[in-house]
Amino acid sequence: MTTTPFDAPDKLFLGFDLSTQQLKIIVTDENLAALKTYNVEFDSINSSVQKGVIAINDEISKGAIISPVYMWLDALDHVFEDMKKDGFPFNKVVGISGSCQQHGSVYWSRTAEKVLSELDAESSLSSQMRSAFTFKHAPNWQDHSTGKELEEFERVIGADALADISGSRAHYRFTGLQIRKLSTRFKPEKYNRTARISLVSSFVASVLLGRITSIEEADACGMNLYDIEKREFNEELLAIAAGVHPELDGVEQDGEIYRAGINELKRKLGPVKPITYESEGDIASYFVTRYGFNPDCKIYSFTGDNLATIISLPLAPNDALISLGTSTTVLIITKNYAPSSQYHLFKHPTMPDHYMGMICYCNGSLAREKVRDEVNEKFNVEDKKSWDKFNEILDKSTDFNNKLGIYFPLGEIVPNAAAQIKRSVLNSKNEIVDVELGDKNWQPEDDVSSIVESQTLSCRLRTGPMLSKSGDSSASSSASPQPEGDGTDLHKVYQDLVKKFGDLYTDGKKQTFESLTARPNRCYYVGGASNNGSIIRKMGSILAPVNGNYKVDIPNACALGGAYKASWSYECEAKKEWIGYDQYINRLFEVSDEMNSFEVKDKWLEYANGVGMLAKMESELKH
Ligand code: ADP
Ligand code: XUL
Repeated sequence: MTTTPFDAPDKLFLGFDLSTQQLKIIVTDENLAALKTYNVEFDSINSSVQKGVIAINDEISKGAIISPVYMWLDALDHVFEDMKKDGFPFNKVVGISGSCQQHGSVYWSRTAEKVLSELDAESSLSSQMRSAFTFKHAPNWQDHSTGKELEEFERVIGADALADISGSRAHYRFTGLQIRKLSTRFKPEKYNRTARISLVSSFVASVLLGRITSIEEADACGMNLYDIEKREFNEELLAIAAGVHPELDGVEQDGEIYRAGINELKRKLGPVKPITYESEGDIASYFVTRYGFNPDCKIYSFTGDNLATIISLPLAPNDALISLGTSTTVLIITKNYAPSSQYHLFKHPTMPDHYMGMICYCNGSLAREKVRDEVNEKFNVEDKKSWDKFNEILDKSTDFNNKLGIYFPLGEIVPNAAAQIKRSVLNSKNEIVDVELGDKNWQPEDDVSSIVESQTLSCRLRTGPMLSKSGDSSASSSASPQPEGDGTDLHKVYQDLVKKFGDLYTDGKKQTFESLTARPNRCYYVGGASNNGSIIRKMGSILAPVNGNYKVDIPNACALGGAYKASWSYECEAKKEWIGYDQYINRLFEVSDEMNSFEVKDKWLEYANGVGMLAKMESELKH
């Protein structure tokens, strides 16, 4: 008899990842082992999309990027069908959770609840749910059609104030802007006919449950509507989204139309479900009859894909996950609500008094590749794509040499700046002097250390404010701001910095003693460039986390995070107690071979001048 990875475990968990291009399901067991992955690419089941989306460029929706909602329903049936053919034991699945692309929204009709509750296992989901939606397409996170709404949100609220309330300034893709576009200028009549609005995450959970469920709190932070600290929708932001804002829509403040518009949108969105381990309910009978799921299989709330990524790893408070892909994304776990218009804050999906900070840089790998090409050219390296020369130079540069460059071949998001390159030297009088490549004190080799240093220092400047107050965390791995026993006098470091450079500002906010002296707890590196030991050792030496640097390989992070959320929730429910998620997930250190820690020389102090230099250089960038 053939054996399968599912023979031994009694209980299985499913983690979904509905991303832009595919639906993936990962199967795990109670010991957090990933047993198998199934997936379906949207382009293979729907001929109207390319890479999962449709781009529209008409007058009203210039720059719109959307996905057919039925395609996602077809994908669900398709992947379950594949699993059935594979002999997958659906009856062993006790818990399901998952993650989805963030910000997208699904618009349910008034008949949707009835349709969902009467699904017939003999026919497919999409064929039965034709009348369940008012808009047949969902906006995708790549959508850029809401320039008008972006301007309106920021005009009446202000970028910084909006970030203070909702965790982010206005972004094209954020749900509140998308809703305003529909309610005011795209199809107001369809908006009016909409009974409920789900995020993509709560939409998938709703289909699995057979009824419309609440929006999950961490994903709700990607809407520009939710007041994160007060943990409720903000009424003025709802008024903007609903098209009843006094300044924008000429509606009387607090008048009948104003109140009705806000209340109607509140009803459509429904209550936000606070972070919890409690299940949403059992899987719908459609899936039990059609595929053989256990009727007791629990559905736990789904979250956003970036949020699921942080729960796929044993991340504790003050840990940073640095993703070195084409662009660089830094995810931080923090107890500190320190919003900025330059990054995003979300609630943490499994640790209720924590947040996830997300910094997205545009110039990452491609900028480093340009420097690599420049040195390979100078040294006549035959293999133009080789990183050997770059690494050899980088390995030799151990300390900060008072030279720093900013490399933005593309316009940058953080700091918000035009495409440009700036090289500067700190002279003996502590003056920052601009230089050019080819000057006697700046050769292509200087760009090698300089680009990795400035990219890392930018991360240090922006993670500092998020980390600073989190040092009192009660988490198992203590997140003290300095390594124990380190004799560094932090006040002296701070005073020296201010004496040399004056007050330092980042993205309009003054850096404090705490923000300039905080260190991350651990740093994890993922993505293409994390395969380069020289780059991540340099980054690790500058960020100098208190409890070490790790290179990790997590190919299915979003799906895995969903599966772990399911198994953690299941265990909490079984024990009827809240198990700290960081404590639960620490088991991964025992079971995973993918977590490689690496040693670095701690150069945190040596790079203090770099911190001051970068802050000053950034203040002079062209916009
Ligand atoms: P994506 O963001 O598209 O998922 P990846 O995570 O695969 O991309 O990262 C791709 C980037 O990783 C490339 O642009 C490349 O510059 C970088 N990269 C891959 N291997 C190395 C290496 N050994 N050294 C430095 N950079 C690398
Ligand atoms: C995050 C974002 C994307 C999508 C990708 O703000 O828009 O990362 O979540 O699916």
